[in-house]
Amino acid sequence: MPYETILFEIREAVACITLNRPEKLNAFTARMHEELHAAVDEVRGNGALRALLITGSGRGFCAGQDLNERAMSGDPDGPDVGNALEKSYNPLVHGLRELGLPVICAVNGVAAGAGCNFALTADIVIAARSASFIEVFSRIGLIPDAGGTYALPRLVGAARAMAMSLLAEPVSGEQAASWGLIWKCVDDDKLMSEAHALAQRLAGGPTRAYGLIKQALNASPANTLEQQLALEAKLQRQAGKTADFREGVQAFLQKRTPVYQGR
Ligand code: T3D
Repeated sequence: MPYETILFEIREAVACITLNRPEKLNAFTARMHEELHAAVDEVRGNGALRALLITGSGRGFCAGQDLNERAMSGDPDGPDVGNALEKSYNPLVHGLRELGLPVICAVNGVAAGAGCNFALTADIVIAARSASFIEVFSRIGLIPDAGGTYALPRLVGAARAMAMSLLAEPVSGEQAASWGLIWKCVDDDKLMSEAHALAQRLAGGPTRAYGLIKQALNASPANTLEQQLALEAKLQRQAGKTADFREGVQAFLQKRTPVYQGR
């Protein structure tokens, strides 16, 4: 599929998706959803890839749903926005969370509405100091979606999740890092070099183990201790059979740096 609203690049083992509608702060359109879906499929299907980096072009990261596509049609019942979630946003969230490689999001500016929650779906989120996170939904009479009501209380606790959602106030990159909403905040001019370095570093790691770590941690909030211990045994059994585990142990014993193949 030719990409018009995103940029998709592959550098060595790292894929990079850049949301690319800067004049509209990279707001999501139906077309962008189709392209994101295709790009994530491309990443999933390319066994040579070992990390995915997501960012935005221009001064914003993503302003959520493009509201021009929601201009009211005169239907007294309003549009069925639940349908858009089921068709576009929910599969996107699932697609990223279930990718068997690390997903890094570099938040370069404002991340609002579904743009904020899309960023929070990544495994590691780094933000520029000038970036902000806004659960903007209540300003237009909606509830946080794209996984926001799942991620927020788990990341920042019930009190902050509720206030972010009801007040729809911007949370700065620095505040987000200090609350644990994201991994870290860096100076604007360092964002992309740090994000690329992190993606390259992860791309040189034990990819299968990373995928299993994601599975274990993502399952954890819904599990009892017993269930989680059983899951750890199941996933560790798989990790223990990888070539990377053999290499990791051998490298340790030989006092050298391991060279992981992602297998
Ligand atoms: O319907 C469904 O599918 C359900 C799912 C919903 C998911 C959602 O994301 S709902 C939430 C939708 N998003 C918003 O409500 C955010 C709207 N945008 C803003 O509140 C502000 O733009 C920001 C706080 C994000 C940034 O403010 P600021 O002052 O830095 O920028 P700006 O001047 O408002 O925006 C710059 C341009 O981007 C401007 O266009 P113009 O006037 O220069 O031609 C603005 O209209 C456009 N823009 C920003 N956000 C959106 C947008 N255009 C369409 N849709 C947007 N969401």
